Amino acid sequence: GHRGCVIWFTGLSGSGKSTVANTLDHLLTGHGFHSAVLDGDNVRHGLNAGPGMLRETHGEDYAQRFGLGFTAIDREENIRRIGAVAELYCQAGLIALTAFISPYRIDRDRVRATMNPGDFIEVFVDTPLEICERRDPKGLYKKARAGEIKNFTGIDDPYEAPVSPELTLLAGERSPEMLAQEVIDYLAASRII
Ligand code: GGZ
Repeated sequence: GHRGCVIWFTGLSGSGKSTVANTLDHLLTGHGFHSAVLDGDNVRHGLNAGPGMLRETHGEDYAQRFGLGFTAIDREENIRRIGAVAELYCQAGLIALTAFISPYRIDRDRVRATMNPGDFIEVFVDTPLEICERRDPKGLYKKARAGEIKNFTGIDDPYEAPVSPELTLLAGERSPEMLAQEVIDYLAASRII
């Protein structure tokens, strides 16, 4: 068995957060544990849909009011809601894996503060900007450098690295499988699994 917890991955776009979270999810499932991934692909298209998506279905006023973009306050609200959902997953006994840039330390610390000590495991996916930018899987860094996207994390928007994360993954240097195994080892050592 295992107890519920939140494994909170934080790092730049292209750092490998989603890849490691999904690899870990598969490993945990293979061991018979119950885990679930929250990442941009499901949350920013669903629960926290952006103005662009809401405009189509709900109209302009609604999109302006409720669509979450990438300003500091929108990121804050994005993280607050994700934290609340992850906490519910944790209370339901799941190992919740969240993969969001979550660039502001205060926003991550607020989520941590709502949870029981030991249930919030902050994992810094520490991939240098240079490597993330070289990977550029969606071409977003290129667009940000060209000024076509504003407020892009690491380019013209801040990323505040964790000061004392439970775990730091050197994700520029190791395979997703090795990194996921590092998290498993941490969970076992902390008696979560
Ligand atoms: C950062 C952005 C931006 C800006 C769009 N800044 O590589 P991706 O595409 O798939 O991951 C990024 C994702 C970031 O969403 P999060 O919900 O993780 O961000 S936060 O935690 O800060 O709320 C990137 C894409 O959305 N994207 N515009 N301006 N990333």
